[in-house]
Amino acid sequence: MYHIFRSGRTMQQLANQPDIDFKSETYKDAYSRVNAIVIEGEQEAHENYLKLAELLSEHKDDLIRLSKMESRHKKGFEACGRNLQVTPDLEFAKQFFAQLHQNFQIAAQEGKIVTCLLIQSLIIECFAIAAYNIYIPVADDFARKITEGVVKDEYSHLNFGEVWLKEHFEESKAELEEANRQNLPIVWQMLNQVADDAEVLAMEKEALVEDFMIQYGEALSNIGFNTRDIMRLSAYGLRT
Ligand code: Y39
Ligand code: FE
Ligand code: FE
Ligand code: FE
Repeated sequence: MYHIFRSGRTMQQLANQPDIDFKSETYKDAYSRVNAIVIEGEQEAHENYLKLAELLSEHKDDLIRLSKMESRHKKGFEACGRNLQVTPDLEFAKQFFAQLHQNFQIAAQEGKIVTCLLIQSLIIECFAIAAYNIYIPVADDFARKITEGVVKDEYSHLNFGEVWLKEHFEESKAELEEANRQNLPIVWQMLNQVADDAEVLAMEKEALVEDFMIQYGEALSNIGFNTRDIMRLSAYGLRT
């Protein structure tokens, strides 16, 4: 099994937590974008799983179930924003996801199931798991409870993609490589775009990158890639 060991960041985040002023204008301003990203992400994930349910009719019921979970996540995060009296900047969030969203839709139109699964069930789910893992220790009490429930679901969404891609590994390999090449650099750009706002929420960019690489590397390993391929694929387009 492929593993990268974690640093001691969680303890440090816990130690810093008493300093966070969830009511400050600075915090609420950053939260209006990060919260919107999560709300928009959950909405798009809902739509993406409905699309996948059409494309993968033998897993239709499972995929519709996942899409319903995404709608519940969206409602949960809307409540987190309301709880802090923050209005999410949804226009910003739409822009934030525009490229990945477009790539998913083009792939879906072309019937490229492997690419759709890589974008939603691997890349976006790993991004979500990393972000939620890093957020939980520094969240307000209300948002922490919501996010703890959500992140458990996200692991099951990632698992759906892993299992399907593992079962179709040999015939999917080339398309996975190409889809990774096209989409992973977009994720690093997205991370850079949100890094300053995340920092205000006490979420370190380094920690986000590290956790994403752990999740994504493990996913590629579970699907059947070897360590050499994982190193090459998971760092593709990463410049810090
Ligand atoms: O599958 C899902 O539920 C994923 C759509 C949700 C996206 C979460 C995107 C998180 C990025 C947040 C970055 C904050 C630092
Ligand atoms: Fe392991
Ligand atoms: Fe979700
Ligand atoms: Fe999800």
